[in-house]
Amino acid sequence: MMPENFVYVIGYYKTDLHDIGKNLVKLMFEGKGIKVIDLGTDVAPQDFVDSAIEENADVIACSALLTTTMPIMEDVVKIATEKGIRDKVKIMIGGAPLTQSYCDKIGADYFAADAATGSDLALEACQK
Ligand code: B12
Repeated sequence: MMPENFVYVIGYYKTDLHDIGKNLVKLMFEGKGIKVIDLGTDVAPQDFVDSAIEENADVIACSALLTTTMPIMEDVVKIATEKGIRDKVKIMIGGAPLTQSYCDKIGADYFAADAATGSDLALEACQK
């Protein structure tokens, strides 16, 4: 699949208003030719999944900067599974409190500590 067909839905979790990191991630992804649907901040888990269905997205990218908003990420994985799109959509997580072990724990597909690594992983996913 070519990068220009690859759609990311990105946003920050509900009640999380930090958006500087997300904006950098968005810029890096767009720089690689990836279309990004930016849901902004304060996004409910259901909205990530609804938007991914609506936009026929290949990846949902979730960001959290607060330890209080981070656990909500698991809900996106659960809702994507319930809606039957889990085999079609990859889920990427990032943000200062996140780790690879947390990614593994909640059953997400990718974790990246920074925007550059995230965009490299995005390209890797495009080529799969
Ligand atoms: C700037 C900032 C703010 C600004 C946000 C402005 C804005 N428009 O974003 C303001 C002042 C509004 C703010 C408010 C608050 N903040 Co604040 N904030 C910060 C600060 C200083 C920097 C965050 C930042 O922008 N970093 C720069 C960007 C570029 O880095 P980044 O976000 O980490 O993103 C990079 C990576 O993480 C990664 N990444 C991020 N997302 C994603 C997603 C994907 C998919 C991928 C692949 C990668 C990725 O790529 C990015 C670029 O490389 C941090 C401290 C810190 N050192 O992180 C505290 C910090 C995050 N804030 C904190 C807190 C507590 C708050 C408040 C609760 C404070 C208060 N009592 O009101 C509020 C909460 C507001 C809310 N409801 O969200 C705490 C969180 C602690 C915790 N354990 O949860 C921190 C860690 C400060 C601290 N040490 O206490 N904050």
